Amino acid sequence: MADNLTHSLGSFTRSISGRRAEDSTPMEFWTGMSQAIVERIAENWEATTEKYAAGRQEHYFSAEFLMGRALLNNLDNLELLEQAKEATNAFGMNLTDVLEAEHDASLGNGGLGRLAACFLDSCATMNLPVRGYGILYRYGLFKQAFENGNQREHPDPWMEEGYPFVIRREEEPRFINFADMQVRAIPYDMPITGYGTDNVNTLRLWKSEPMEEFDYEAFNSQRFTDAIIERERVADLCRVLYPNDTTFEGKVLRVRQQYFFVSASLQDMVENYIKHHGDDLRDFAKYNCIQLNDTHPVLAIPELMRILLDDHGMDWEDAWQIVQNTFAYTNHTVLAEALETWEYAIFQRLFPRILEIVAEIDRRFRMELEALGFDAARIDYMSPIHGGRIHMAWIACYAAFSINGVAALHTEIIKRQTLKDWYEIWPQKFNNKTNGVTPRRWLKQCNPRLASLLTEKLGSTDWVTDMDQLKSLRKLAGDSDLMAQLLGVKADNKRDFAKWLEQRSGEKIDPSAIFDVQIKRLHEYKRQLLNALYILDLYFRIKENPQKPWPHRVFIFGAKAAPGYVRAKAIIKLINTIGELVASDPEVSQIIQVVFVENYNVSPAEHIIPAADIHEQISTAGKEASGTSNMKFMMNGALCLGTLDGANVEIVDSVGEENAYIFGAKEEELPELRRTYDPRNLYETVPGLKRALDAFVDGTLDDGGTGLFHDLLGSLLDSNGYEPADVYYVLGDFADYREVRDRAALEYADQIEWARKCWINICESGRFSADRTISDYAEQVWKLESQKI
Ligand code: GL2
Repeated sequence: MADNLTHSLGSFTRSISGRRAEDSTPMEFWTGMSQAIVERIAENWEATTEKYAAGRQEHYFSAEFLMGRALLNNLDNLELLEQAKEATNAFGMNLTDVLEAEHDASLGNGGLGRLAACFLDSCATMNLPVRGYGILYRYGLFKQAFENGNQREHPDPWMEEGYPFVIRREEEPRFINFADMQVRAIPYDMPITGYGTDNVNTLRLWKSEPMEEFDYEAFNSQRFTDAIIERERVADLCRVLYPNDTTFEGKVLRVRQQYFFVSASLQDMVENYIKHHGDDLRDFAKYNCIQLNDTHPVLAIPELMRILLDDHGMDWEDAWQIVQNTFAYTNHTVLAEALETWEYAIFQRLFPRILEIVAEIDRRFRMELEALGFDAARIDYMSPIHGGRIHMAWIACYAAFSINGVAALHTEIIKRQTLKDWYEIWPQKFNNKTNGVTPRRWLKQCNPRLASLLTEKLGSTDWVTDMDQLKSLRKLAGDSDLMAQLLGVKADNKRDFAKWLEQRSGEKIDPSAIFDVQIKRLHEYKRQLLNALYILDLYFRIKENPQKPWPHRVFIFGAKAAPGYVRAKAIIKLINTIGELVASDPEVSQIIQVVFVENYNVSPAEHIIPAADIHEQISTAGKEASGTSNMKFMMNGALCLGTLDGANVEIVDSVGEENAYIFGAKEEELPELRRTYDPRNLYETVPGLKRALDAFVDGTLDDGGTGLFHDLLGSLLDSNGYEPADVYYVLGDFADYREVRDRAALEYADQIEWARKCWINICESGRFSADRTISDYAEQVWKLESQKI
């Protein structure tokens, strides 16, 4: 067997590099190995596709799939890791270097996109007939570089050097009609291997291409450039992932992307149905279910209506019945700025027929509500079309048979506030599906030391697909030798991370210090600013009293800001500037360090998370729908310093408050607290706060004359025409945060006691495996059974 992989690695690599394998680059080896993997799984992949095609299938529609790297995941799933090491060694290469050569597939912004990727992993592992459908963006999420502490964005042409894990299916094009252009959609299929199974699922990503390779007429009539421009216009469609996380941008190109991928995907589904069940589509919903990952794919609702009405001559009632039995909708945020509403005029211009259908949905919806006796104002508010705009979430709530939030608290908030009008009419549609993460990538692969320890204690690797088994180890928390072993694992992981960081950026950190981490998109509601304020205050406290035995700490950040989000970028600059202040102080820098990991992404997360001691989940209560890094940290034995927000609530429920560090105002307390909230008073009265905030503008911290820090300070202290002062309650939670964070750092000194807490977090993390989430979706929403090949 080992010979086999070595043999195929050699030949694939030579065919790519055109040199002896020994003289090929790590990237060429990566490509060669990846091709060898695709070759190995080809037959199983085809068999899986065929098996699924005839039965009931779920289709996960998502504008984002944040896949990260593929090779290690595939090697691990196929149990080829050892052979791969031998194979690379045989050519004088080292597998780690080969794996590190891979570009991340960053076809997503953050949690929502990574969730979709974790879900695909669980579906394949559980042999569930689920297919992902999305867009093959040419440029993934921008690459972040720091210049002078400021974020600069660079394009990420992630597959320009070749990417063996997507296969172009030239022979299965779909045709998409916009009023002003027609395009071809070409599918690119990515194999999704599962752990411990032969099944190989599919993620189908669509690429837009011109109807004809080239407009020869235009070319021949001397309009060469026109022909090229037309090509580019079509290619533009899939060119770039919109870099906004939890915000909506009403760009025409974006709604084109959405229609493009849902139309192509539905055409696929309908054709598959006809092939297996004939052209009477009335049983469509018996064989098909679609999960809408947020509102981005909601255009699939009117588009399926169009296909059923126009292409298959169905009447409205029958078609609507099918639609209502097909779609399920997941809401991922309560932030108002994320709710997608499109200008009426855009629909008119791009797809007048879809607009007609939406208008008819709107008319019928209004009639239904009138019949229920609703008043005019409420009917208008809830209707798909009002105020000159199309409200995508409202269409989803009307059409879907299931509406779910992504953590218990979040689901309560959407029932009580965001979607309360719909909840009143259709309470039975609402359900909670707390998010989860795949333990393959986020424990077994990224933290092999901890994985071996768990395997040793459980006597087998079965936990990898049955994370609830870890619960039985909780009782071992009293075993001090085991706790010492756990500490050893963490210490090794921290050394690995320090090495990785030094190689990547030249920064040296002390692996014996506490690693205190906040990694996530930069957003005011996530309150990186609160974290930064603490560090700044700590800096002054250390300066005041340098002899005190301060715990040594490394504060680690990773975050991208949306390119147009000025305040988020200002917070990045602030953190980097505080980092410089600390680093340039010979006293303070002996005690604390600040590291901002540039270009944070899935693969850096795989290095950071296993090394973390404390993870910051400090969003304003009620704002973070779930969070998913909190689950990854928990699985890797880091302790949560957080508010009772999103899935933190359930994490604390599982581990007990004594095994986490919880602070801050609760969601239900905030409305009352806000009524009398006076951040200026806190600025004057909370010890240290004035000193830290004044440093923004008194010359201590230099924003390069941009006024950025002045604006940040203003956002905390002053209301402006649009928003009150300190919308996210940063100063309100500061004192409590400082106290709890100080305490956590002190308690770290009792290493065995600390390890017990970490151990309990690990043992209770089964509830946050994506396998649990997916089995809930499969049973309760999708009505899906596993189909092993
Ligand atoms: C998000 C939420 O902000 C986040 O809390 C949640 O964990 C994920 C996955 O459900 O979804 N919503 C959203 O629009 N993005 C998220 O990450 N981008």
